[in-house]
Amino acid sequence: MDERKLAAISAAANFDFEGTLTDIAPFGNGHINETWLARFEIGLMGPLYVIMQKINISVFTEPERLMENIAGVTSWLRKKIIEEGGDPERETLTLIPAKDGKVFYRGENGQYWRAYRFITDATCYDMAESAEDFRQSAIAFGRFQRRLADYPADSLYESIPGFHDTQMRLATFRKAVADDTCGRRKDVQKEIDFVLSHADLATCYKRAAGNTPLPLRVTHNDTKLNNVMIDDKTHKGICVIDLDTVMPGFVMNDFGDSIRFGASTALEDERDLSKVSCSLDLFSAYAEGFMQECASRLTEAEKSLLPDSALVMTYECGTRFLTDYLQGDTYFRIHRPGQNLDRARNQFRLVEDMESKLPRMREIVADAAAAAQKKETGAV
Ligand code: ADP
Ligand code: GN1
Ligand code: MG
Repeated sequence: MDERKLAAISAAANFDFEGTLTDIAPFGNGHINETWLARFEIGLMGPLYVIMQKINISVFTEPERLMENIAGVTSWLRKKIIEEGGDPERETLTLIPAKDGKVFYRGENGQYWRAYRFITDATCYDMAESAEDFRQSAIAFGRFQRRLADYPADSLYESIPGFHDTQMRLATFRKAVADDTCGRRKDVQKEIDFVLSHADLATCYKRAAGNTPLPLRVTHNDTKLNNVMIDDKTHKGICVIDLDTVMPGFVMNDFGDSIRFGASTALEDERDLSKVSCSLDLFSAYAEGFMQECASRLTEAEKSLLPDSALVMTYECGTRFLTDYLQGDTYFRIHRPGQNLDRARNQFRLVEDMESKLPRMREIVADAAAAAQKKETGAV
């Protein structure tokens, strides 16, 4: 048996699970943590599934503070969901404590593990199967944002400082190019030129906001379609997951990151770039769903920056993939050589496509905001 599996089994023994562990296997398509699905047999009750995650401690360097964030946010959401008459077991993550009562288990080797109840009969998609599913993900992320609107933001630890500071990401990229530690620079001059020629995107919000600071809200910061669970029967977006990066941030980034990933007509690492574009149908569906949940809480400045945020986030993510490629693939998990470069090329193609569609994207967001407002004021 491989070492990773043995480590997962030994971590599982330290959680407060009922029953006997009968199976444990890698699960999901996340790029950062190591996720396992564990199956327990509890007599006549049949199998019980739990999600176990080994926290990536190179990325999340203070896992205990990170887990305080997650415990705080999930118990807050739980309360809100109950108040709204929802089902807290399906609409937010539920942490399963370790045997010592903590919300994590620290192994002797310094690895950190956490466990969640497995949300059954729901799926995380890597690509939208329909505009309606994508609209549902927007509603789920919009609702998440609304439910956390009055969360004490000061109590949140910044799990990755400067996570969506695009200027900082660009500076890190420039350094990776200059250092060229893996000798890969010579193969990616075209991509480097793309990043440098689009550097204006890194200051887009600052230039638009001028002297009026944009509001900092409690945001998710990693709003990929595969971080929301869609109910298999009702097709409603039920639960936002992957809460490691819940921090104060700009609402635009949550919107933009969803578009980057979910409105693309291809997977994030598709190599045939002729397949990669931003679907305006998917974009509209997301804008409508998000506005339905949030429009009344957003400022005019925020709303006007949502279309641009799709470009900013796609550019930022592409730059991060290319940086990681130059640095030797140490951050994002890869499954084949060159995958981070493929991902970067894919994101840059998407930026180009979005540039040509930006005027239409602006109209769509303005229409969606107006429709949401009309609905709220009861106008026909
Ligand atoms: P990463 O940070 O690596 O992206 P995630 O927290 O997003 O890790 O989990 C990876 C995948 O595991 C998700 O995309 C989802 O498919 C699955 N998953 C995570 N938590 C749960 C859960 N509580 N119930 C069911 N599936 C889950
Ligand atoms: C990572 O953890 P996951 O796979 O949901 C990354 C995001 C990137 C995304 C690109 C903590 O998300 O910022 O946008 O990959 N998460 C972290 O797919 O860096
Ligand atoms: Mg994830």
